[in-house]
Amino acid sequence: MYFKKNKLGLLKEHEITDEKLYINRRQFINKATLLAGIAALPLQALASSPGRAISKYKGLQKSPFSTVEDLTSYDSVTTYNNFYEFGVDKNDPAKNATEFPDKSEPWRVVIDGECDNPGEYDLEKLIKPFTLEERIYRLRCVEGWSMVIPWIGFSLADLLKQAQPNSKAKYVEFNTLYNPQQMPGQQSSVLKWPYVEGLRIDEAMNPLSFLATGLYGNELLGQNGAPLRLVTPWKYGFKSIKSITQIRFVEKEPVSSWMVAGPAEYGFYSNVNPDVSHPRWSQSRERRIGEVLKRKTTLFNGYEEQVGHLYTGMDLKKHF
Ligand SMILES: Nc1nc2c(c(=O)[nH]1)N[C@H]1C(S)=C(S)[C@@H](COP(=O)(O)O)O[C@H]1N2
Ligand SMILES: [Mo]
Repeated sequence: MYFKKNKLGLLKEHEITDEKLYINRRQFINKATLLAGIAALPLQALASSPGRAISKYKGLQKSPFSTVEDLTSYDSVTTYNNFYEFGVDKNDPAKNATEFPDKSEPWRVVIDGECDNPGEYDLEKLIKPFTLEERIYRLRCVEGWSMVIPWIGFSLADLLKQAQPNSKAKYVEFNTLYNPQQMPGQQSSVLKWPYVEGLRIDEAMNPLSFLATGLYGNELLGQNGAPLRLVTPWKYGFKSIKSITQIRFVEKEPVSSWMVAGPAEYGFYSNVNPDVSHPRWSQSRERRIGEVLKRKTTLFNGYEEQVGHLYTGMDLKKHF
């Protein structure tokens, strides 16, 4: 993950409180980016913006875990992305994932490994038992930027409990879809595919661990990991695996795609930690997308109260 400045990230944004406002904001930014001579959004994105004013999700319960900080604009959340299956540049996923996922086939998710109730489900059926809620979380990327995103989804623990993990289930491994036709980035070997991530079982069961199906009142777009993605807000962004097709209970610590790519740079835990530098840059500060001045990064991305106990007695410099 190489650090690149994106000019969108330097635009000053204001608090956005309702959908109408952020749609207007979207149109404003489209004009602003055009005026500034910055690469314009694809025509398709412009054409589809009025449709986005109709929320799919209504009257959602607000989570007590939500932060009250200003939201990052809808535009930044949906155009400044990391999703290497669709290219390595921040604006690649929004351009290349417009047709993803292929709606003509149902999205299947396999839940297997060390559990008594494994299964393969159509997404609709998988999520049906769970009450969707809105959760506003900070997301801190390992590259030094951060966002505040209003997610829609449900607690990962609720889903995992339903699968009845057994006593050998010490970790949970997640896989993204492997389909180089639909995901052109998989035709290059920039990462080991499918994208793999993992959590220790108690991390996965922590109430903060969240499975998102939407954001900003609507279904997830391809670039944000449709139709199902993990969100672990106390960890660097790459742990929040997108477009999940498999959730497997395992006995041994999973080896993530980023650990394969750079074992000295990306550890299994990858907890946000201002005191542990990435080998090539410091992690002590971050730029909130839409702000000019950097802010200080906090331990566990500010979620120490909720997750600090998971790491008591661990040397966080060793288990980075
Ligand atoms: N499958 C998959 N998941 C992924 C990635 C990826 O390249 N592939 N990138 C990660 C990184 S590095 C970050 S910062 C977040 C970005 O999420 P966002 O684009 O929705 O903000 O997704 C994470 N999930
Ligand atoms: Mo990231």
